[in-house]
Amino acid sequence: MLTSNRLLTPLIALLTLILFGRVLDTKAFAKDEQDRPMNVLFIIADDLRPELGCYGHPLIKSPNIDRLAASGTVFTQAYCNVPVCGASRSSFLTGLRPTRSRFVNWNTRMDADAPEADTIASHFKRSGYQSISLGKIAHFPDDQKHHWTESPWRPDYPDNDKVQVTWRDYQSPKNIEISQSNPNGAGPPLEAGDVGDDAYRDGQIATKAVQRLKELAKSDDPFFLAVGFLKPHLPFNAPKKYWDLYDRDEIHLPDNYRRPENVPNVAMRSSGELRAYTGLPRMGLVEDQKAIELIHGYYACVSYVDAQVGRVLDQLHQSGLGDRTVVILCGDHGWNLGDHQLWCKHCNFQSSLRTAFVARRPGQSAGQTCDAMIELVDLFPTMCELTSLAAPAGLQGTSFAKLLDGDPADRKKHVVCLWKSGQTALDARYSYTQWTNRQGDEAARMLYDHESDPGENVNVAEHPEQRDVISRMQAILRESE
Ligand SMILES: [Ca+2]
Repeated sequence: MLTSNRLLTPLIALLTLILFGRVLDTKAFAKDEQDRPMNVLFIIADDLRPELGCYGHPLIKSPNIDRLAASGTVFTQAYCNVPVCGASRSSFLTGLRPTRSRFVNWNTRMDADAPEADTIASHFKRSGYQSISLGKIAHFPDDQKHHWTESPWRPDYPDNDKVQVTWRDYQSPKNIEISQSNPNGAGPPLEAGDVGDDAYRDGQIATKAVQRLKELAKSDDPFFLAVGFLKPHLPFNAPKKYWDLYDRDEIHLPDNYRRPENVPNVAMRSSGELRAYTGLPRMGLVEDQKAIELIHGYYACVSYVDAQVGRVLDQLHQSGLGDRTVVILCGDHGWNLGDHQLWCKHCNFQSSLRTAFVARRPGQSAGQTCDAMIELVDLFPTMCELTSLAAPAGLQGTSFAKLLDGDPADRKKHVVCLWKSGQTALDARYSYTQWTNRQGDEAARMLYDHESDPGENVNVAEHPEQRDVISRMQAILRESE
């Protein structure tokens, strides 16, 4: 007995030590997990309007983005700061607002307009993150490419010439021929390809993102993974199966398919981008059936992008990364889909300025809808707060991270947007735009009361009772300069 006790005591002690050690190890592991930096998956879809299932659209099928929304927050009042691709992306990537001379047009480059500025990419890279760009993030993939930890990837980059020639991505031999015979490279404005998802670029981008997520899951480094889809930007090319999700007889022209009352002519300049495609009038109205066909094409492209988003989100979770990855999905601006008889972006109506925006931080309350105003220039500081990184000095947006927790502390009273010589201030009720000439004199203005006129159909800027509202909105614009 004594002998066995002598043997058992050290054995029990040893077992206790091992078990206790394992508990300690487990606790240490759990603490490490808790302390691990938060990743960011940033998904952007080119020209994505805030019209999806999760925004209550009656026709658009977007089950995957809706799934993200159901576990996160849908922002109903998210605005770009400048409604065109290159300028908008340069603005939010640097966290700087557009001015009359900075971030002006589609072909804006950060390395030309703000060469010294940090970007979200460089800030996360410097903070120990793998900072990765797949698809269309900056308008030009070689713009500040050293800000990323690896050269930005696109299906046909780094062959830049090829990017310029082939980004329209037709699959039909006939459309390729038309496109190649046109000096500007544009063919028809839409195509229903009898092809699989990966025939078009967005499928290839999703495949690449899935592959990179598998690799990132094996790495100890945190990541900022930016995945940029090309659709629903023109031309509306998507696999036929996404067109088949819609019955064209159910698609109608928008309720405000008309010129707003009292609208200044300068407000109505848009649509040129669409008219560059074949089969469209150089001037005047697009014929009704063609307009409905275009809307059908836009919806098909939204559903195509949504399916690719689903592939990426599924992989995030299959890789076990969902619990430590913030997901943000948005467009770079809105798009006139016949609103005001306009097409494309390039104007100061909210149809062009407002964009889709859905975000999820691990652990947040699911299924939130937030009507607080946010701006894309806020993305940079918001991503910093969500990942507990200090934001660099000089950013011109503010973090709205607390809105994801339902905390109203980060609510803004107004946002400010700029398109060429037209400045727009929006608050919770009004949208006011004024255009000024080179001397700084006011040349035209429009004011919409969203409470009585959410479609922006009656310009009330010259109504005497709006004088105080206009003074207040003008003060917002002055302060923003
Ligand atoms: Ca765009």
